[in-house]
Amino acid sequence: MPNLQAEFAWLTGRTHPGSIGRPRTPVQRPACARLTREAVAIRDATAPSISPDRVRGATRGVWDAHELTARAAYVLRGNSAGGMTRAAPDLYPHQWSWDAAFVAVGLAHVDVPRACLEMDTLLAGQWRTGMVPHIVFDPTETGYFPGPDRWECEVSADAPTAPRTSGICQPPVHALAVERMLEVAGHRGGADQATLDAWLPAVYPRLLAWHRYLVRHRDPEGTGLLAIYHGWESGMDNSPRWDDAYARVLVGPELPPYTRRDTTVLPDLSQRPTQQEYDRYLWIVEELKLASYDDTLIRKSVSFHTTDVFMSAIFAVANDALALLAERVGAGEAAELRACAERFRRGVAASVDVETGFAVDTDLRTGAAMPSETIAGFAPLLCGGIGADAEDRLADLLVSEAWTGHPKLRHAVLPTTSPASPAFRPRTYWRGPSWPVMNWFFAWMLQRRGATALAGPLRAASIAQLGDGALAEYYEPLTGAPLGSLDQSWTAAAALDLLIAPDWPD
Ligand code: 9WN
Repeated sequence: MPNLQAEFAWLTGRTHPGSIGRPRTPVQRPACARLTREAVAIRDATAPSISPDRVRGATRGVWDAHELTARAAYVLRGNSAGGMTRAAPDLYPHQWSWDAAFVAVGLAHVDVPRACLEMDTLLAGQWRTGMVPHIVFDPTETGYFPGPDRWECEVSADAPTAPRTSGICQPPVHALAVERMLEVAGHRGGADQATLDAWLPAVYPRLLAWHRYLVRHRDPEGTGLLAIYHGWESGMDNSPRWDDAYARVLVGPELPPYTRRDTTVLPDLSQRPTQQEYDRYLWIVEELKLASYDDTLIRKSVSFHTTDVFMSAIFAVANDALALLAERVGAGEAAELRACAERFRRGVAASVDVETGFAVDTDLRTGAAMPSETIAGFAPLLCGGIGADAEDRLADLLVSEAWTGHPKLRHAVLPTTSPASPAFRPRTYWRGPSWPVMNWFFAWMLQRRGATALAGPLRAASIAQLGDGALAEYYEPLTGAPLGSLDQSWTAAAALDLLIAPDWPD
């Protein structure tokens, strides 16, 4: 692999003024002025050997690794609103929780202080309960629905008054992101390492509060599985995983009227959730408001209440990562966090269907298992705990014709739903398309656990998929066509890490 970091030293060296990207209004935060100037300097830089049109994505063709690296860095810069990175330039003009964590990893490759600020901006929205909300709203933006007025989180005394946020959460990938930031900076050492070392003691207690919130409020009975109140919390909004649970969400006539914005930005309706799905999403928001976003009340009243095996597997490994951070900052909670990791690893293992080997979500309203052929079934590969034989079986399934080995796939990456499943819809959001961020996350987690034989090919196929330079939110898995938002921030972050992280297998 070429030495891309040396080649792209200009990204941090800021020495090549040019005219790439477009200016953004910075969020009004004290630290932003300085970072915005830096972001503009980097965004406006020009790579010595690459045409600005390529970096901007204004031309078509296959991008090589150098061009793609430059383009990914520019996309992150272009999507920066000062302290936060918009999840996507138009479709998602605010900061999303798991997007921000992944974006921070991408930023750590080019600008460690900006990566830390990304996490700080997100955590400024943390609730008094410890919950990290799924959206932190940019007060200067109105182009997304539901915005802060619809969420009305002021009904809860636990919500911050500023910044305004949504009232639910997303998968807890944050401690894993900080661990990765440390790995990236650790390889570089020097000022980057020193910046992270100085930042860690402040971020650690906030991550601890977040994890304790999840333990206390999302698994009050100690089952080792996290519960969610909305498909949005899983991050896989309209996945077939949730079809059974959503079928029981009965939308009342009192649902206030609303106008979707997503279908204006992205008029091809086949790529987005349906109107019926949106009605259910908005109905649950009304139920949550009615319960004043109080977890105890929500558990009794909300009509969507399920376990989430994928989020639970993430939580298991995130607790391992946070335990290491605890030791690093000299905090006393490492044993508590390791016990937590074990509890959730066991919970995920107990949710495995012996027939299929897949982890299965449960509808907590009915107690019914909700089997589905989606990427979430591979949850045990993220966290382990099922034993070597069961894991081998799951690994075989991953590369089988039902998944990355499907003969009709354009690239051997994971689609979100198996192409062999009747639920597979190749263009529709989480019902079939392959999401680069998920393939990166699997490759990263597999590599983290030493499963190099799976991680290496998945990484190579993901880079090939990204070779169109579109940095799309998701891709049609059979044709390779880019779908959803282009220039999606977490796709750019995934591309950067896949291309330039120093520890991937060759
Ligand atoms: C609702 C930002 C987010 C991701 C989610 C993805 C999508 C939002 C939407 O975009 O969800 O939260 O409006 O569709 O499903 O995983 O975090 O990229």
